[in-house]
Amino acid sequence: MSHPNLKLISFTLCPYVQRARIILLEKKLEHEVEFIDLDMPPDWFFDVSPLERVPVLLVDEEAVFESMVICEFIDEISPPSLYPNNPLLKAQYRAWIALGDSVLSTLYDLMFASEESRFKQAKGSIIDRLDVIEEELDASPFYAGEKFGMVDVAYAPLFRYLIGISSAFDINFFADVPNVHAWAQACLDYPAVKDAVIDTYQTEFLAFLDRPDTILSTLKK
Ligand SMILES: N[C@@H](CCC(=O)N[C@@H](CS)C(=O)NCC(=O)O)C(=O)O
Repeated sequence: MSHPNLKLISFTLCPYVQRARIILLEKKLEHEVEFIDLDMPPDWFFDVSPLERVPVLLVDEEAVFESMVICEFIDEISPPSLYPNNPLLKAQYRAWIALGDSVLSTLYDLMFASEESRFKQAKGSIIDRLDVIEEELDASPFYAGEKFGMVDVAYAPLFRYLIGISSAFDINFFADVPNVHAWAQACLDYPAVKDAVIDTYQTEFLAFLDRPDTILSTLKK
């Protein structure tokens, strides 16, 4: 089957970009990746990204933005789908992805909080949500069992952030959620997830978090 020309507009550390890259790799679709500097984006970026965010997927020069919209588009043009056919199950996948989105945005609060109260609130909220996920998770190694699917695509970059932070700072998100931890590890060991970031990712991620004014930086190991 012939596919359109695909170019992913990226930023090295962006977890949302990673989702798009993971599914492109998983579906083995030929594509190009262009990294931009989000602090100084090129002028053309504003023409293709109305929300001024990455990822953007250029499809034969037409722009698609928002990570899950991009993932669903890629999924549709390259069957078989990473979603189940059953409408209820598919809706449940999407609901879980929304839950993962909420953890990801709270994680940004935690990473950049300069007040103890804000940091604690974010940490508490993340731990509470991971507890909910632990209770609901009923398959392994991936969300739906043996097959890597769309929920795994969406959560893998979140897991990379959580594990990356746990390894460098005195904060363990996984102490009471062994099943979520095993799921996270399985995702990070999966080839399309491994290959979705640049070789120097962890070093760059830690440099990105190295901010003297944050509570997180006081927890550096
Ligand atoms: N909801 C969006 C979120 C994308 C997003 O927040 N991207 C960040 C980078 S990780 C961004 O481009 N931020 C713009 C900036 O930092 O100027 C999606 O799922 O694609």
